[in-house]
Amino acid sequence: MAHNSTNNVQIFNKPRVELHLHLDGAIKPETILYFGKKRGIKLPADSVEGLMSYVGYDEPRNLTQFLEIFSYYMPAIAGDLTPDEVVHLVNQGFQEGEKHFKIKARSILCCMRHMPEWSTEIVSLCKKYRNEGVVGMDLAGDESLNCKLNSGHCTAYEEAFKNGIHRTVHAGEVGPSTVVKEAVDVLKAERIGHGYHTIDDFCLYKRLLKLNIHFEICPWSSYLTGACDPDLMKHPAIRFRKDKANYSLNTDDPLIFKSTLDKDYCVVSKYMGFTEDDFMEANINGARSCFLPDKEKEELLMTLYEAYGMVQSTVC
Ligand code: FR0
Ligand code: ZN
Repeated sequence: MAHNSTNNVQIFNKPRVELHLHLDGAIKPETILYFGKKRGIKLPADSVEGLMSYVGYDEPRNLTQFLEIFSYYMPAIAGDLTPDEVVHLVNQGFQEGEKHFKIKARSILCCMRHMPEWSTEIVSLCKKYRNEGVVGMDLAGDESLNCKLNSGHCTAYEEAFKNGIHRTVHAGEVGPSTVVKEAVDVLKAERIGHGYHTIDDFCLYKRLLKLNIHFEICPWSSYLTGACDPDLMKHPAIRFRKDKANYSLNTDDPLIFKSTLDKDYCVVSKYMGFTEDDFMEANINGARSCFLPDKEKEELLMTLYEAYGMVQSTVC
């Protein structure tokens, strides 16, 4: 039977690697309602459907409308969650997947571009919790705010680099290729969140291919944020695939984009001609570029090779 012939059949029914998933963009609406009630914080609606009509969307919007969404539900979950509550929140997000696969998750702490004074604290937390699941740092937000040398972000990324804290940066999503260049050359990012506009600078693109920089592509997100041409058949992912770039496929904010990882796989299959082989390649690249310790990364790669029928027969 051809896969994906029904809505509840996965298009790529094999273990998958996802590298770019915001905790605050992946909470279940039920969990938001639970915390709103528990902490006495007012939400725009008191049912899942009602809340989703404020928080989820499926046609492109602008940044102002996007940021408005966070103001609806962040107060209910932000600020002073206890560790137990965070665990509750994470588990809710993973329940669906756990029916099928064992999930291995690590955290990346994300700073916002307009908060350079936070970066120092972010990198300190990465160091403090490096043995408790925190593997790296990220930077997100308004790409027009660049990271001048000696800015808080710069100093923090340098500190991360010196201490073996992994580094990824949202860049070239809606912003230009110069933001990607800065992320790699100044912040020493190993991975780029999105990076679609890298291809506008051929020289930079070629250099990043050589450097094997990883691109965390979020196809459905890029459609809904207007990061790329609304014609998905012109998406940069097509170029990345053709050039065998190092990229993965991710959801970004499944709560807001009303998606699962399957939606992103469907989009690239339907509009960009991605095949089963392309999916395997993207997942292996994701596993190679993940921030797990080396031994666990090897184990993850072996799991994928096995599930994808790529295991070399061992000599007895
Ligand atoms: N431009 C957009 C957009 N995001 C951006 C236009 C339309 C829709 C979305 N630029 C990047 C960003 S992300 C961001 C601010 C600017 C932000 N993300 C947050 S809080 C603020 N958290 C997430 N979980 N994504
Ligand atoms: Zn993101």
